[in-house]
Amino acid sequence: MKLSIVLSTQPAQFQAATFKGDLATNLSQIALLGYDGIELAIRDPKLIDLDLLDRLVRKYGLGVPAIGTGQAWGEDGLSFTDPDPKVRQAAIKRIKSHIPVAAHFEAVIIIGLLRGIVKPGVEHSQAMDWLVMALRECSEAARPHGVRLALEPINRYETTLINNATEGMDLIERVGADNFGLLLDTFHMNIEEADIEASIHACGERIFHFHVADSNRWYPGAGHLDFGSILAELFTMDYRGWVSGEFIPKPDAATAARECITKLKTLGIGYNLNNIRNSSNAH
Ligand code: LER
Ligand code: MN
Repeated sequence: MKLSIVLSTQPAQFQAATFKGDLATNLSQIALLGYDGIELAIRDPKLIDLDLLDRLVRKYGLGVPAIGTGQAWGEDGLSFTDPDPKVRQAAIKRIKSHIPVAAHFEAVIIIGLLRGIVKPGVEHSQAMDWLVMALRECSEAARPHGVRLALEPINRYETTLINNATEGMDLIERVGADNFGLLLDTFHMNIEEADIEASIHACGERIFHFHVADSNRWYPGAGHLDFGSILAELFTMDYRGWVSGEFIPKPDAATAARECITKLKTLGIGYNLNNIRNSSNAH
């Protein structure tokens, strides 16, 4: 299992984009800390210099496992479930515009808050229908490019659509696309899942990406989640995707990133199943 960390390519309001600011400085710091890659939060692919990004990523030997798209909601107000069809269409267009970047880096496209919320005057079932149609259209557009999409169940305080793993798996059934799966995030799971490890197990091969943050959304180890047990579950089910740190940059981004990688390596990430089983048994 490889480890990445979230980095925003543009200024963003989102609290848990761990690294923001100068790209080259951040990439060099992340590589020096020992991360294998970066998860790029991209508001709009039009705003990035793909050649520069590619050169820098290669220079520091980093992979790009995933592209976060939530800023199109946070900064531009786009969503798959807005009552205005123009806004829904713009959201679909924006996600499709990520496909060439995702294909270039072999990255998963994340559907987080861009799915939207159930707006006043809209029935939940109507919002779900819009969501399913948008996801089918985007998955279909991404398939010929070998690109996968991952929807993230997000806790109830941030959205009214798809809060937990069960709802995520039901949505997968409805969308019916083999390149559509889930991104599980331990911060949201801590709020919404009865049993985090059982939910990870139930999602199985449909987990395309994985976010780690502790119960307080600080780095793993700063709260009360049992990352030994969580990682052991991922190892046991032979998870082949990446684990990505998405946490509040406190006390500062570099310290939080160092604490995260230290903790997860102690628990066996980057090693083998026996290491992780031993460290899990140790507490
Ligand atoms: C994004 O990955 C996330 O976890 C959400 O909380 C966005 O607000
Ligand atoms: Mn997340």
